[in-house]
Amino acid sequence: MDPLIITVAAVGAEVMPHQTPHLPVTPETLGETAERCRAAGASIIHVHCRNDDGSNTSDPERFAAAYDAIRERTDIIVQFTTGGAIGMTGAERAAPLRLRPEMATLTCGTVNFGDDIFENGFPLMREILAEIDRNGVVPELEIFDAGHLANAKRLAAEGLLRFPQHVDFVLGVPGAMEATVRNLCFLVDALPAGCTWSVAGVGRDQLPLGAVAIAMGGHVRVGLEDNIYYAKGRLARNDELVARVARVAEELGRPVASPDEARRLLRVPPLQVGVSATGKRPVTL
Ligand code: KMH
Ligand code: ZN
Repeated sequence: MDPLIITVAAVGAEVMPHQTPHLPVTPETLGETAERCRAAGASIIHVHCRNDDGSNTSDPERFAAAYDAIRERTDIIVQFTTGGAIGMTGAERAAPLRLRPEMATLTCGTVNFGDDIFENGFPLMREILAEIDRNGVVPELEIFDAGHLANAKRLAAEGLLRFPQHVDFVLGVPGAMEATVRNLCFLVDALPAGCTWSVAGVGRDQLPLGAVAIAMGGHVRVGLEDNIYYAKGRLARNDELVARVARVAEELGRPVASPDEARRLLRVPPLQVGVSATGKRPVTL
């Protein structure tokens, strides 16, 4: 099996600072979180940005500050969200892509999302994908429901995507596909040949589905975006969630990937040391 890629989805858009003191809402705290999670075994950080008050933003300036804060401290792969927050327009969600992050997500279909609707119609997916392509960003396909894989295949048939791709199954969002092992196996079986995949279980399903993915040869996403608890009634830090997955992997005999190993597996170009994301500050790793 390939070494295990652990992604930390450190902040997301839905969890608010009043729910946990461990949410990294500033570029500075995102940088610190990235460094700690890298030391614990993460090779990708999935980035959403917040204003200082915790509200969501798609402001490229804020993403640039976050990118620099992360890159000043660590060689972890930086993956921007293009899902953003419910209610953002396609243009807002795509705006940070002009910073040319190494990776970015693409949610592959509309889905119920709690009481809301997370809108990802084909015109919007095409718009975001074009921007991903224009900026030379490596996509990660977010699959919340079975139909999303069919949508990704349709985008490929249109020539907008080329398989194999890296795919993340987000299971357990209320309104979307449930976080069961059976569902995970079904989705993995439906993947085009050569795809790599990870699973992000929501809430209490994060750890069990992660353990299953380790055993199956998949990869794992953890973090406060999907789950704020380490155990019932005990709030988690991002690096603790990463460290626990790394420990399970070690027990199961699966080595953990470094960021450079993850780049190789995911066809992400090697890290260019020396220039920050915005080109403003030198990077010293
Ligand atoms: N915040 C959700 C509405 C992504 O980052 O690509 C969407 C999301 C997906 O978090
Ligand atoms: Zn996200």
